[in-house]
Amino acid sequence: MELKNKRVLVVGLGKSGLAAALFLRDRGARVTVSDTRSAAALGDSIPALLEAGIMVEAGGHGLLTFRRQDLIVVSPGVPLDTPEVKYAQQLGLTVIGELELASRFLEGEAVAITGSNGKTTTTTLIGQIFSDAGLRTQVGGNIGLPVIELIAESSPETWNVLEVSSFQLETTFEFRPKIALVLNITPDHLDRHKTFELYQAAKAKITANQGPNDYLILNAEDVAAQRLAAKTEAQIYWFSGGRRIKQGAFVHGESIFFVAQEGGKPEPVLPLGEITLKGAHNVENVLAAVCAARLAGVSAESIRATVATFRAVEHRLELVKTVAGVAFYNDSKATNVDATMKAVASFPRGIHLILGGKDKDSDYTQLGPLLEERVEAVYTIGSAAEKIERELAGVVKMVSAGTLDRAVADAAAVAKPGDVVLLAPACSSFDQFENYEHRGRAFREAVLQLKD
Ligand code: UMA
Repeated sequence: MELKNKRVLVVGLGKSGLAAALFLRDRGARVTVSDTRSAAALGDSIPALLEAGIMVEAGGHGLLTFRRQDLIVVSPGVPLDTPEVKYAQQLGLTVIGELELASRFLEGEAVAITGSNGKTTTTTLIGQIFSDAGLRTQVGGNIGLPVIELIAESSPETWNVLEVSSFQLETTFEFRPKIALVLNITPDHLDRHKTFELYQAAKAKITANQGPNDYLILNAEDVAAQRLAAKTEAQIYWFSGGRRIKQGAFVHGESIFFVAQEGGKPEPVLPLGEITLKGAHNVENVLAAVCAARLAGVSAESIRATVATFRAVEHRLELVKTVAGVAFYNDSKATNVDATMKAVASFPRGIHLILGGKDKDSDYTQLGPLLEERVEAVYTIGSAAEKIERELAGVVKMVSAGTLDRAVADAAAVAKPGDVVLLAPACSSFDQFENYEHRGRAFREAVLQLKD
């Protein structure tokens, strides 16, 4: 891809946009960035951009800015139905995302991990297994480090382990990971993708360019992930926590096994008892990581050693502290209904559940049966509180807490020793917090202030 003297517009000046703009400028492009936030809100980044010779449009997207461009690079958070982006597409301009741009320049092989839930844990685990095994490894993507920032250090020997979201995949065209993983596909981000079908179509792009020498790792127990088997040219490896698999990884008895090819002998990889992460969903994440690692040539012994020392990633069902016999778990990353169900399913009973935040057109009634079985009370917070209370009325005791601090205090006041206070809110955080990390940190601080 030739960038020298090309006019390129970067839409959105968050982490991805900033990295993309600086990279494009370094490669000799004539770069403009456009953001809906005001110049004051964009703050510190503007002087650095102007210094680098990058033009900045702040406080809204101007139609004219989108006209005379050779290339438009959109940030993941910018919907493709944004009027100015649609206008550019109608003019026939090329519109790609940051992941697509990065993948054209990234050296080495890519392992791409997508799914509605479990992406970050699995990405981190695969990165750790690869690097412990001595492979040259970099980790990035939706996990927080734009893929563009991995380019500089990449070489033909590098394994680039990438967490990829539906937002990022939607704007890919040539992206071809050597190893692609689809952990699960359950409804999420319907406010952005509009229908579950369109969300699945975005996820399916992870394998769109894979060929017979590439690998697609799929969850055998997930209906939407299974459908991708008919849409790929890659070699398929399955994983299952419930049944024997002909090619891939599975649980048998109390251990994880891997079968390298159909008809082959199952190879023992690790005992389930050595997995320190909580919940059945994390066994699935380990199974997926086992497939990826064996396909990259990492030995079973090496995988076992890393899994045994791997701890929960921050904000993913992370034990913050036990206060007066009550365990406080931070699962701020449970930003959809399915993730909340997985978190609740990780504890047998006595759960005080904090739900709410910004709604994403989710259906909370799905939580009903599980909540009835295991949850003592729900504490609602944020703008989705009223909808959650309406949809779960009569199922469990409901406390309108409003804020996270209040929810933690209310739950701590009534929880008995042996109970669990769980932040697994089923919503995004943007109504009250900067992002889910900010929300998780606020939960941690509120818990640490409780008297033992
Ligand atoms: N903006 C516009 N116009 C719009 C929409 C947004 O100008 O129409 C501007 C905003 O004003 C803001 C900027 O775009 O200044 C934000 O861009 P962004 O939302 O793409 O955020 P980044 O900081 O670039 O972060 C993105 C990912 N964000 C999203 O997908 C929403 C991060 O994933 C990712 O870590 C980062 O790139 C690095 O790759 C976060 C996320 O919430 C964690 N992901 C979703 C999830 O996991 O559920 C998909």
